[in-house]
Amino acid sequence: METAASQPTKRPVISATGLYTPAESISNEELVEAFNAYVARHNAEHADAIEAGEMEPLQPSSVEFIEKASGIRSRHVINKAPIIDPAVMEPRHADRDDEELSLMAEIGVAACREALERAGRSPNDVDAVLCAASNMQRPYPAMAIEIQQALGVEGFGFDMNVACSSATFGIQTAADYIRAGNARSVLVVSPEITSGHLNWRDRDSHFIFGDVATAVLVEDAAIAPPQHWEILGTRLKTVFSNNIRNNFGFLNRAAPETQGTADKLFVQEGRKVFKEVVPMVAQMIVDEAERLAIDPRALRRMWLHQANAGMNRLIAHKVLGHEASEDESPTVLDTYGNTSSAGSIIAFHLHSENLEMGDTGLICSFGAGYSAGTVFVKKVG
Ligand code: CO8
Repeated sequence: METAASQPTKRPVISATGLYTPAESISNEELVEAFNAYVARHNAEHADAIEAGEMEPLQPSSVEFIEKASGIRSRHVINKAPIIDPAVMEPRHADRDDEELSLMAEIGVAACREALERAGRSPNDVDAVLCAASNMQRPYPAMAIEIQQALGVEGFGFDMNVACSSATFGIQTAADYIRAGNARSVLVVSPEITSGHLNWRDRDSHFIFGDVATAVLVEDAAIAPPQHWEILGTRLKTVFSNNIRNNFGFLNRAAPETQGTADKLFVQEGRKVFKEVVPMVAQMIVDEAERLAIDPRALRRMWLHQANAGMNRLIAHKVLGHEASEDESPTVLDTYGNTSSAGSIIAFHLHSENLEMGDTGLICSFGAGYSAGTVFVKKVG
């Protein structure tokens, strides 16, 4: 008789990842031109009130500021034209019939298909789909279940939201299912349509985000493709903070006279976030490395959350003990912008092929909540 002790240990690994990148992108120059046209228009419309001192004029944005403050040069979006139309400045998507695949599911499915293809896996092999992202397109039915159905996956799916840390929280959840024997193959999909909850009229943040979708296939090592990434350990942390917040929701819809109120979109105290999150995350990485008996200074690569180039430089320096090279801590923020939970997964997807077998690296996310997640991995094959 097989006892619990004699059962083979289930070891979760990352079998493959997938990425969907929208075809359209907006450069800083295009973004600032549209923003400044909106500012000029707004100030002209309110010239009398501004002249009378009843209203402050809006200030223009600048390409130089954006690049220097954030490291972002461009961002992909699903629907560019209305965002850079100074009279609209928000994404507009045609309504879809309930029988059609919804937009968020569509881009999630594209990322999942690539992950499955790269793993040589069929949807029949997958047991669960976790849709882990900052905002869901609707409360229910869960986006994950729609993605599951579109892919043709049996089993179960559900949504989870831990803002920018959603993907790493999803990876740990999937890994735990595998360890517990509740699933052998789990897709963690992060479709991030950030353009829908960014205030494109807000000078302080209009440049930050971009749209994308990623997928991570987490599996039991026993069924994984020969080359994969062993998950050495995961660690999650949350500490409540109002410094990054979005009040959109069914209980606090804006009253008609305040429709479009800015706090129903992304708002943040960017400086405070920077100062508070950097030490928290750096310490968390070092502590977790110690727990796993990994020398953080010997990490071959860090695939960090992509929110701000300066933030990543500081975190990587604190962990590695020296200024990180692009090879040690790759950037995708310059062309993708901040893609919330997808950022560290894009970096991993695009910059992990050239590592050697046995190399150890770290996928790390941090963001609203506050929330942070670490996934230490080793290339095996
Ligand atoms: N153009 C020109 N000047 C500007 C602009 C602009 N666009 N914006 C601000 N300025 C000016 C300000 O007026 C200010 O001027 P002064 O000094 O005269 O007052 C000066 O520039 C400096 O402004 P800031 O202090 O705001 O600028 P910072 O240097 O702090 O940079 C950043 C701002 C880039 C926002 C920076 O603080 C940062 O990146 N912080 C970290 C943010 C972060 O990591 N946030 C995490 C968000 S991700 C997350 O978890 C949310 C998930 C939900 C997804 C939502 C999708 C929409």
